[in-house]
Amino acid sequence: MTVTETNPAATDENRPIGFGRLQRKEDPRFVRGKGRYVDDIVLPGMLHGAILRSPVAHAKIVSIDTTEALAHPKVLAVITGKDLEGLNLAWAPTLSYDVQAVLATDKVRFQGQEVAFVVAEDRYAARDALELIDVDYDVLEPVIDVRKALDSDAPVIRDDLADKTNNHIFDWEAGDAAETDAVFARADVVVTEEVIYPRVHPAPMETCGAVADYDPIDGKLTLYETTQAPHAHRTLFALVAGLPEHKIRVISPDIGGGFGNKVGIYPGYILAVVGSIVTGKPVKWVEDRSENLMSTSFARDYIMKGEIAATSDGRILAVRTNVIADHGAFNATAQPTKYPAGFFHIFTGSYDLQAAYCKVTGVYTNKAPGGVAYACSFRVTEAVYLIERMVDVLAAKLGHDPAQLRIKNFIQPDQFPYANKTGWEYDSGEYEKTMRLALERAGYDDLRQEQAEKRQNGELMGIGISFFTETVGAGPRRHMDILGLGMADGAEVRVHPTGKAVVRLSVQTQGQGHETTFAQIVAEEIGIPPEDIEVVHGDTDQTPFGLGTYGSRSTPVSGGAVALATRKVREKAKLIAAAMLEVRPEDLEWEKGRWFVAGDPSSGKTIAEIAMGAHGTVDLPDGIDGNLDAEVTYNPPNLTFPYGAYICVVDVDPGTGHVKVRRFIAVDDCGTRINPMIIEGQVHGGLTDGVGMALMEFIGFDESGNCLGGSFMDYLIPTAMEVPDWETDYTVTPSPHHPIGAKGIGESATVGSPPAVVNAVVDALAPFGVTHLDMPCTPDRVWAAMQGRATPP
Ligand code: MCN
Ligand code: CUN
Repeated sequence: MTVTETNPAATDENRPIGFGRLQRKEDPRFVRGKGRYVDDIVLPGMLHGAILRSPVAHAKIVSIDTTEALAHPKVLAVITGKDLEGLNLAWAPTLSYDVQAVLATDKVRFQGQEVAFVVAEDRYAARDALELIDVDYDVLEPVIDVRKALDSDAPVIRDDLADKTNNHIFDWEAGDAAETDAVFARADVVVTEEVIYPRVHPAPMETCGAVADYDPIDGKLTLYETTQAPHAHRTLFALVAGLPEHKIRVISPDIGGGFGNKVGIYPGYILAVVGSIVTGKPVKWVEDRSENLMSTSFARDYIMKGEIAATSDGRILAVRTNVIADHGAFNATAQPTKYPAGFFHIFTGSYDLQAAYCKVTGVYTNKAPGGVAYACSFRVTEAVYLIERMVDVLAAKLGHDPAQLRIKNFIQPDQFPYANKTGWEYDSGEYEKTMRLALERAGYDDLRQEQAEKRQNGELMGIGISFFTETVGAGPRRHMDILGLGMADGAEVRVHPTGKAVVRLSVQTQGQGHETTFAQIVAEEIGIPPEDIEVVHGDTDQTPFGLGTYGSRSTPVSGGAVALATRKVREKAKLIAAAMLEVRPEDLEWEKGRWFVAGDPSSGKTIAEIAMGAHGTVDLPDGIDGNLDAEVTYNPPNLTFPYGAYICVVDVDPGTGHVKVRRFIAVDDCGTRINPMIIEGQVHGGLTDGVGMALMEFIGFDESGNCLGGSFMDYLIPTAMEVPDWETDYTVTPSPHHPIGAKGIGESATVGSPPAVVNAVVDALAPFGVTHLDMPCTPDRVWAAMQGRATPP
């Protein structure tokens, strides 16, 4: 990959944050293969669990015969839904106030649903024994086509819910319908398109798993889990299992990628716990790739009817959309309670509008549950794809250049903080500057000229633009909670007597480099080198409470907590330094790493000296008992709104419909940049996601509900072969409310890149009169579009 940075400040190695390219502290263990993942954990006497899954999408369970499996010499337990019913554990609460079957009792509701759990001496025996379980299914008609889920004659999937007579989950709206209708009625131009964001899957390298170790003597459960949110999981386990929180320790060791796949609580985690309680031994459960793809949290699955109203000279006035959201068999999405469609209502994008309205209808189908995953920023992915696709539809209709059309409609710098029409307050932005940098980096005018020349020869070249605004860092507690837990995060900083520090976080890294970047924040604030700061996370016994990592909230929320906790340490250090120097605190000034007497720089104390004083025998001022530490719970005043301008160049093979991504220019703005190298890595990963979703990734189903994306033979993800050398750059527009001005970056590229790729493909196909194509733009779909035929399923 080529790394291209045009900002000369990027080479300033002297600052711990902002410009340094500090290498990742975690990498020495990862590149040596010394990471410690859940599946690396081996406890004395540990047993292994395996899950029997439903082969069909919708069926009554007539009977389950476990006799033969139990007779297997290495099997210690076979657990069914009936057994769990006895423990009141057959159903568990989801993160969306629904319930989900841990093991099916009455019916199975999607292919791959959990039906029985075998605990055996080794993994092979557990798997072998699954085949000895005899389940008699009475197959029912499945609901697969989401458009038919609300038909009056559709089979009712959730007949377990009292009085449920249909497959409707929720209707949710944002914006002002009447105002929007009025603007639409007087607009010169209205464009409409049905835009589908298909079901995809985050597919992290490491699948989900757990090792549960229940100690019957002291009643303590230690649970090693692939989780992005250890504290939230602990509280949920406390509620489900009826154990007090201090008797539960959740440890989330190294995680091999989460991407939202490791936010929810899966039946497998609960079953490992039950298995350990039943057998009195530690139980490990780790799913395989097909189980991961078929049963754990999928992403997207939104059918969106998009509409834009504009003037004939290209002023966008209003947007409107109606969405059918396929939530699968259980409503198990993970998002702030008030927002059943996540933050989808940021679909107004980066544009200054007069009105907006969206309505989202959530429905049950016979598919795996989930919905909020895959670097989605709580459905901002869907929102950005919709608006950025629709702006291109409008540009095509008006015959305007898509870059100029966007620039014309941007929210202007002096309009920030900007209140959009669906209830968000964007914190800061200089959109045009970022867009122009991307155009310049791309050589946009030359590209358009090249395209025109190629079209003369029948060559298909496309240029696609996307300009996205994200909303990340959930969130203010008064607006945002998950199952009643407010979305604030704690941080704790301790400076040891010798001046080395430890910072304890409530969030958990899955590859984002927190061990490095959070040390950098402490280093910046207190002036000791990042190498001397240990980041502790992923263990509820060792870290303060907080809601965890997702929605790119670690930097916006936990990063704020760390900065403020470190500042508290600095202030405490000031009082101690004053005592040590026998001056008044007001007489001290701070420079990186030390307090000194104003006007007498030679007289001062470094943090290490102050730390020793604080732990030693220095006579401390009233109110300071000793030690150098501080704790903060940070409740952010608002979310942060990172953004970016992306330009994709594709070549389409006219003979086969194959799309090649030739170039991709990404200019991101995430405010203050803590670690440029890590940011770049986040962007590279997200862009790769975007190319994958736009061109090849797809979880489909046949009409019986068989999952057609259940292996990497069918669910295609891009490799280095399918992606170009990324061309990245950036602008810096700090968040005015974040303690260090940082906004999130972890999901920006995944959110922003799919529309750039699809817009490029549609642009390439413009000579055929194509104005829209649904993802993934596979060769057969592209080829069919060139023939003027409908998209193949
Ligand atoms: N960062 C920075 N400067 C900023 C913003 C962020 O240096 N202005 C750094 C952070 O300090 C952090 C990383 O970039 O090391 C990502 O930060 P942030 O945007 O706060 O996102 P989170 O740490 O909360 O990570 C979550 C986000 C999500 S929600 C998904 S999904 C996703 C993503 O991160 N999953 C990932 N990126 C991933 N990257 C890897 N390798 N693995 C995953 O599972
Ligand atoms: Cu939506 S995927 Mo990330 O927020 O864990």
